[in-house]
Amino acid sequence: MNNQENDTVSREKRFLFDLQGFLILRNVLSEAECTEYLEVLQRLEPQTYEDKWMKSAGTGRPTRETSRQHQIRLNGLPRLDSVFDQLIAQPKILSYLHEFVGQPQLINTWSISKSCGAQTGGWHRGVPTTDYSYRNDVLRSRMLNVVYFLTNNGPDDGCIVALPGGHKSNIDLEWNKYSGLQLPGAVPITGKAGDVLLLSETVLHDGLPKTTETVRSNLYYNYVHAHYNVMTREPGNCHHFYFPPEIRQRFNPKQLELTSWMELARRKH
Ligand SMILES: O=C(O)CCC(=O)C(=O)O
Repeated sequence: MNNQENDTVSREKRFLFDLQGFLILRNVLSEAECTEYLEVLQRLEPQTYEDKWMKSAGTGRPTRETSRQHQIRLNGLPRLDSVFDQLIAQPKILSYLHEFVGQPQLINTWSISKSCGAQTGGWHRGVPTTDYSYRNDVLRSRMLNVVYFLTNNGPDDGCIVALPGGHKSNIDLEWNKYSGLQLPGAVPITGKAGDVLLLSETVLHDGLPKTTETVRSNLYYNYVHAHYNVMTREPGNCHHFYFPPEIRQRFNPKQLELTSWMELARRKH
């Protein structure tokens, strides 16, 4: 990491990220960029995907997931369209990736579009609280989700709900006894189209029910520290994590750097 990348994250932002376990950045994407991604999603979401790889893997999440009512999730975005390459090393996000993860590597990408009637999914965290640390003035979240809001995420739009400070919580409850805002301390993470949520995956989170008529679409780019073993996390889903050389050949140097673990993966996915 060079000093410039480090310097761009203010002390106030570091304070807030450390306090809450997440940070919201406003107006990262322009209206035109949001429209461009939304148009691609609208083309991709109704399609069917063969997912031949699932037959050999014997398990895994399909490219298009519709198991939750009124919700479409697409996995492995750059495999689906090259428009998604540009968010791998989004210039306004880079300094945060280095500041909060250390040596960031992209592990997973997906989209979620929700329509009226979508319900909560269940409280969860991607990694345990021990994967967040603050030592010698260095913050480290071993997994960081960068969530791009392509449409408004109002409180009734099925926005994300999170437990501020949940990355440092010591006492577990039976999380799934609580739906959404019933969990003590939970807050809705609201924002406008173009805003970005940087969420430590050590923070408990979920999505709220959607009661409004418009579709809510977000993109999720999830990063881990380079020491994290990407391939053992969910062996059945390496297909979505890993991009083959014919995809990576489109990438610029920074996108290549943030996906360099893929050069070391021995299996074809
Ligand atoms: O956007 C949402 O509704 C929740 C997403 C979420 O929790 C996840 O993808 O892990």
